[in-house]
Amino acid sequence: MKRTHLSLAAICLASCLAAGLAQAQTKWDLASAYPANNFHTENLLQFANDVEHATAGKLKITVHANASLFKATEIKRAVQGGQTQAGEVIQASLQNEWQIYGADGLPFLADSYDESVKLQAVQRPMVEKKLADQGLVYLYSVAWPPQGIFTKTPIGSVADLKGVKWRAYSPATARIADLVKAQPVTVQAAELSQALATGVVEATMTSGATGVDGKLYEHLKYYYDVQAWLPKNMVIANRKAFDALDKTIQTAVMTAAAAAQTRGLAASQRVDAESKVKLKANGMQVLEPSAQLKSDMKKVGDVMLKEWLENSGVDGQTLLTNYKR
Ligand code: PCA
Repeated sequence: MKRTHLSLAAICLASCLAAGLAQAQTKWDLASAYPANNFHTENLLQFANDVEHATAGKLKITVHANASLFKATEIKRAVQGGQTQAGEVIQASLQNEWQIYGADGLPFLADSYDESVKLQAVQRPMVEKKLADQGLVYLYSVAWPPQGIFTKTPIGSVADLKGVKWRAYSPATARIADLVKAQPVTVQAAELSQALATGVVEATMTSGATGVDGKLYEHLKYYYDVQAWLPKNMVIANRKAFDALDKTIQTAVMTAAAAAQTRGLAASQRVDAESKVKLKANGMQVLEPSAQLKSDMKKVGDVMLKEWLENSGVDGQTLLTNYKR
């Protein structure tokens, strides 16, 4: 009898210790919407790894790629609601919620890496504040490579896009479809190949990186390197989950985040060049847009900037003034 009590006590001691150890390690899930071998995802994995090392395993972040935890359009809400502690979201997809989120998704406002960095400098503090009001913490962001047009048949002007089933990933990419008289259909990157295979989609505007990820060359033959904008993915955390971390761990997260932002930008530029080579190697024609197509797209951009300024009010005016300064 005595012995039983003793061993029960021993078991309790062991399991209580184990529970204590388990408590010492915090586990976060991080939901992302892009494939495991995409440069954003690889960067996220490196970020998670850096955090784990810097905190001696006290914070373990598991990255769930390819919209396996939540769909692209659900991730922000899931982080806000605490269903996942962190997530990666493309800012442009949130434009209808708040116009400033969509600034980097507007055609030709910031259409080079240099301009994208410049825009980021004025957009980030605004976005950070908004996120804080929404119970979120901004960790870092990384731009996608410049966006071009993938089509089945050659195009010389936007008139050639009339009636085409046009895949969108944001309000702005859907608005482009309206303006060029194409038919917008919103499809997340993780489902793009399938949408092309089933004929739901015949064209899209995205990066060469996503073109390679989704093997778009299996269904589309032309890529017009318009370089119209560089939308950013932001990585965010639930404020309560972040505040619950020890100060030293919070600092480790922010340090790793800053490193991820720098590393991600370099990766984006590298992938921009590499993906065009890969598209060509797989039989796609990678082309400069004609002068007509370029000027048509610029007009589309002008209309959209005007609409954005109308919809974004004082916030938009402030952002634009600071950006142009
Ligand atoms: N790829 C993502 C967003 C922008 C990009 O280059 C996509 O097509 O969904």
